[in-house]
Amino acid sequence: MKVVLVGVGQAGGKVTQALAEFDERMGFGAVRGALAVNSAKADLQSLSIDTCLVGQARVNGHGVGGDNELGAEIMQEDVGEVMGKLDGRITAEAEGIFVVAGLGGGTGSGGAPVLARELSRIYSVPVYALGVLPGRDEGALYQANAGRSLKTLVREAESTLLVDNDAWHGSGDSVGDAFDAINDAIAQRVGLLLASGEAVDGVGESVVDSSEVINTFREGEISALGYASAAASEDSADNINTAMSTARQALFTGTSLPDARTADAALLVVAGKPEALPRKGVERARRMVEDETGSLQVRGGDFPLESDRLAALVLLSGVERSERMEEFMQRAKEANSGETERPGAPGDQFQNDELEDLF
Ligand SMILES: Nc1nc2c(ncn2[C@@H]2O[C@H](COP(=O)(O)OP(=O)(O)OP(=O)(O)O)[C@@H](O)[C@H]2O)c(=O)[nH]1
Ligand SMILES: [Mg+2]
Repeated sequence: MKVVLVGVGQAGGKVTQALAEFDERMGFGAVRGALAVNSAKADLQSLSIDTCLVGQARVNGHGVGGDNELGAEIMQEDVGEVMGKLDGRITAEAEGIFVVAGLGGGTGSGGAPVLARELSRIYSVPVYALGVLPGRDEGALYQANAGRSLKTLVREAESTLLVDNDAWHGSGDSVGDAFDAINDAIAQRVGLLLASGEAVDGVGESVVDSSEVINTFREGEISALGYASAAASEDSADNINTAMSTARQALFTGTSLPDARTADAALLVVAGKPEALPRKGVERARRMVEDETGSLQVRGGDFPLESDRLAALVLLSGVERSERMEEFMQRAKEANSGETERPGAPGDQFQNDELEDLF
């Protein structure tokens, strides 16, 4: 799936750069362009991809300090500049635009939904979102921001792929220390998903096509990505069980939203050396994903790749109904009502606990 990435805010810019670098290093050619947009000048200066500073008139290059309403306003005011930077880069070969952002901050949280809306208005290719959710231990402001941002993003983007900051960092690390590791994990896993069906020689019937990735991202839905890998044998017959066990691990312990396992639609991709890929194992694992997710629309296929390992990627769509998502939205609502509560302010007792859209 050939994509153009637009990162918004600090997390958005760093994840976008990590994805572009992974794609380049692997020689996949799925990432056709990458731009980082931020209201904080210093954060853009540490990136090597193209950048666009917004909101200079309002915040003078210092970021919005977690105020996502200001983040949305700034993006609205300066969206013309962002569009100008993208001009000519979203060519006919692009199959999607990904707006990438941490949803808990200010610039990315507020700016990503605005940008998704504007890009959708201008371009005919689908505009997807890749959103990073704050971990459980991040503060109330992050939870509240992310809840409102997510609600609006889901409305504006074709489909929203979420990574929870608690999901892919090594055990023991705090979220803060682990950002680089998380970003590398996102780059590798999302990068492999985007590259499925790209840069593959000798396309066979069982090879995943990028249209299968695109068709698994369903309109208006939230998706999650599972990943696991294991050492592979040279002989495909010996890898049947490995395909099954890595697929199970990807689904049960490796998803970007911990414990999200219900899905409307799913895609299983098994990557490894062409001669080591066990067709039978992939089909068995695909049926396992059907059983475990309760979805009858589970696509499956392989991704021939020079590696001594076998990797399983599981894309799940429709995870908004998972327990994890409900738990997050509850946390966001509580944080939101707490945050706006001022002692003695009239009307507090009537505070609606529903999250308002950002715009
Ligand atoms: N995975 C990951 N998450 C990050 C990273 N940097 C920040 N975050 C998370 O993203 C959220 C904060 O968003 P940022 O991107 O820092 O904020 P911003 O969009 O730059 O907004 P302002 O700084 O308020 O202008 C929090 O939930 C952080 O935990 C990163 O490099 N990787
Ligand atoms: Mg920032």
